[in-house]
Amino acid sequence: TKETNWWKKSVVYQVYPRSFYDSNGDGIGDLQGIISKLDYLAELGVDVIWLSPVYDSPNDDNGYDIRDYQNIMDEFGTMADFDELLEAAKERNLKIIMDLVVNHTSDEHAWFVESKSSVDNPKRDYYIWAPGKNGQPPNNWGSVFGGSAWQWNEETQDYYLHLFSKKQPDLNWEHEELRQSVYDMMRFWLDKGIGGFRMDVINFISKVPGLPDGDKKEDQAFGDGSPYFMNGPKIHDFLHEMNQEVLSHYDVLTVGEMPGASPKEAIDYTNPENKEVNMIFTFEHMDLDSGQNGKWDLKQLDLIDLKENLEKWQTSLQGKGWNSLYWNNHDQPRIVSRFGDDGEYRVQSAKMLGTCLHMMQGTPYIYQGEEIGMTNVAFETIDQYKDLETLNMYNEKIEQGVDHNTIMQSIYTKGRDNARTPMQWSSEKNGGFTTGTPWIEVNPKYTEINVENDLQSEQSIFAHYQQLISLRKQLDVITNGDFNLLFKDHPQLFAYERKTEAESLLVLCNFSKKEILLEKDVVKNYSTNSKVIVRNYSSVELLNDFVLRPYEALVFYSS
Ligand code: TEU
Ligand code: CA
Repeated sequence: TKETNWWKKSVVYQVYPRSFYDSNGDGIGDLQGIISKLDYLAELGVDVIWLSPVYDSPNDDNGYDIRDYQNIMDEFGTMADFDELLEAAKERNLKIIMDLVVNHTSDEHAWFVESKSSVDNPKRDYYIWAPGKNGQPPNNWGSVFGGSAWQWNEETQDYYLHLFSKKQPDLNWEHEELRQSVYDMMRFWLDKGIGGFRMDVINFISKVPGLPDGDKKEDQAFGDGSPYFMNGPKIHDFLHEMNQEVLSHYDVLTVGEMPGASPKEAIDYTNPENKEVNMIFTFEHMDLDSGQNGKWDLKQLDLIDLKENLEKWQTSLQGKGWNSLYWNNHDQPRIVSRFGDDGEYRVQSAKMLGTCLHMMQGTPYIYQGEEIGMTNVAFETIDQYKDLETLNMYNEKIEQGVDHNTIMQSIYTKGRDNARTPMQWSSEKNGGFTTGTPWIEVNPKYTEINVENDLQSEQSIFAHYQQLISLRKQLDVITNGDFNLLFKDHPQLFAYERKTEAESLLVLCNFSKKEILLEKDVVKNYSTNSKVIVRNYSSVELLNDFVLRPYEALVFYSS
């Protein structure tokens, strides 16, 4: 198959199926629910839908713990529903990409059930096993979701590695047969006609042999194993092999989720000559408002850090690799609550944030609800939360003696359930998500913030996203232009230019409630021969004494 790079001009919409739309009143979103909303997504104008996992799973981590890669989760429907979804999407020119979760499986996957049953089982080496040391786990690594990264197995009297929950044992990628099993499974989905894969923590699959202890701070129970599993020694071999054996035979989009990858590593992963993946998800810009004191320690974002970071990614990958662009996903808090203002300036700041991101180079990802400015949630009690990372973190901190309110503040600001409350379709009960009882409560703001409202107004956040998406199709400079950051040291203003020989853009974004007075020079070059093509206030102020109002965003275009 000849690669066409269609994904360079695409916009991806992430669906978290559990929380998208419930078609049968059991309180859980499902495939028929997604089918019934395809027209909505087509109207938004996106090209690709990324489905968070829809495979059979005991749902310890909402589907990121897969029991059977080639079956659909009962709660979501059947394989026939999936095929129908694929067909209905195709009719609307929408591609579907699937989540590929192959750093680990569920402990209920048939491979693991066999692997743990005896040391001479043929599937034994599909996972990572090691003997204890003096009655302790094989090394000091902590798991991402709390506690040790090792779990004792009674049958074989040794431990298995799990970087995430103990119901998510890590696969052993050193094992040739395991890799071939994964490739077979990938072909199964690709042969159905899916448009590619989002690859879960794919840069964790190669571990440093011997699995050495990680650095441990004195006040911490576990060591940091990440230098020994992130971007490990064989990662490029494995990804290249996957590409050659499987991906190169299809014209698909591939995006690797890669915590801890630098721009330099991103180039190695995404440079087309290396034949690995098309793009990666960086975490660097998502870590800028995190403190040093453990999970979800809070720190105020400094806009200068954000600008510096995004500039680094934009300029480093230019011509050498390819960026993904995102503010939100199912693991992150809502961007309008995080870097914007979810009160008085919710609408302006949501549009500003979308503008700032969508005028950059890369493939943009929109997470369900972002296009209507959905906000973080603050449930009163911990029982209202469902995410295992949140619940484990809460229990761990309570044991350490941290007070309830401090922990809740962290959860309100950073917790993953902020992204997982049901999609707000209308002002009806439960936001129109379900006629039953939703698996997680709806954000009470649904009466004001919902799709129905947005579709009624040309000034809505939805309409703004529609425009951003359609501009990407029209203007080559958005895909191909150089990136040049302006006013690096300005604490409220995020401004940059994009340029090709034929076209240029000037993007001005006020990240604050305070007005910004710009010198005339800034816009002088643009005031002649240029026009404002994007704005988030209904009028544009005169260019004399140019003032950017709270959270104002403007894009000037010239050709
Ligand atoms: O996430 C990997 C990951 O890095 C997250 O653990 C993230 O750092 C953390 O949740 C932030 O609070 C992927 C999936 O996106 C996530 O949903 C899964 O839980 C995880 O892998 C395990 O599959
Ligand atoms: Ca349902």
